[in-house]
Amino acid sequence: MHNENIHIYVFIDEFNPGEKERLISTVEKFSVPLTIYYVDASGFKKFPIRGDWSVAVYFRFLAADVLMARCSRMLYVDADVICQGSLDDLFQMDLGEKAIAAVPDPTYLQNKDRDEYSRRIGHSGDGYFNAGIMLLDLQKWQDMNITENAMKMLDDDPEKYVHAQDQDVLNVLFANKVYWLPVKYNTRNNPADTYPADTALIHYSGSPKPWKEFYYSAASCSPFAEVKEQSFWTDEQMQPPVKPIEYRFMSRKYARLGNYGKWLIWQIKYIAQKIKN
Ligand SMILES: [Mn+2]
Repeated sequence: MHNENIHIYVFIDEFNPGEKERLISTVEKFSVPLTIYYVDASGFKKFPIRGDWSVAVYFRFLAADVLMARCSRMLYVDADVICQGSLDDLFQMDLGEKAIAAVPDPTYLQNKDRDEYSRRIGHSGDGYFNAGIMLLDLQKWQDMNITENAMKMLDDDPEKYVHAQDQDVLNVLFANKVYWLPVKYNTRNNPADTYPADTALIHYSGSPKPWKEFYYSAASCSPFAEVKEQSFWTDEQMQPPVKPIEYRFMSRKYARLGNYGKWLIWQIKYIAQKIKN
């Protein structure tokens, strides 16, 4: 919607029925070229996965490897990111001697066991970045042999990188090679709904996601809703709660909205679900 001079590459193992057609219709509407790469995910199955994440967290390694033959830099973007403005400044940014540009990760920096964990994984850099959005110098990626080194680290000791696997490994490998970006290039959705006016990329990291019915914040959902409205997913319903924790999110959402009748109903449903399980 906001960037004309880009080429979108999607790395995916499989589409749900009809999703590919919706994607193609959407990029055609905005005249943006699209290339789809189908990934055989079986090779990644042996690597560790946190919680209900998927092996797709490792596709970013593959993306860099595949695209280095086609371009000199690539902006990796998670699938849970909304773009709100031009990325021209980012694409043209001079990274100097650095190999990657990214935004510090607030959850890692707040972790009280951070120093000990950093020591354990061998991370000694001048910060820890969020790997959901990364501007990559693909020549340096190749020179530093990142894909192979990352795979080897994960293969050698799958239990070691418990905080965020792929992200931990990239932080170890890129230590002191990171150009630190302003937060507007990876602004996390947050309960306080505080967004800098110039926010370019909103990252719906963590849980819940704005496509869930129980998403707690109407305000931080609106950028997502606006993009959805422009896409070919407008008829897609919000996903209803299924797990007990999600029932709890529903009650929390209604407490925030001041609807205590619905809050009570979802509290009762939550407790009933918990007892049942
Ligand atoms: Mn993400």
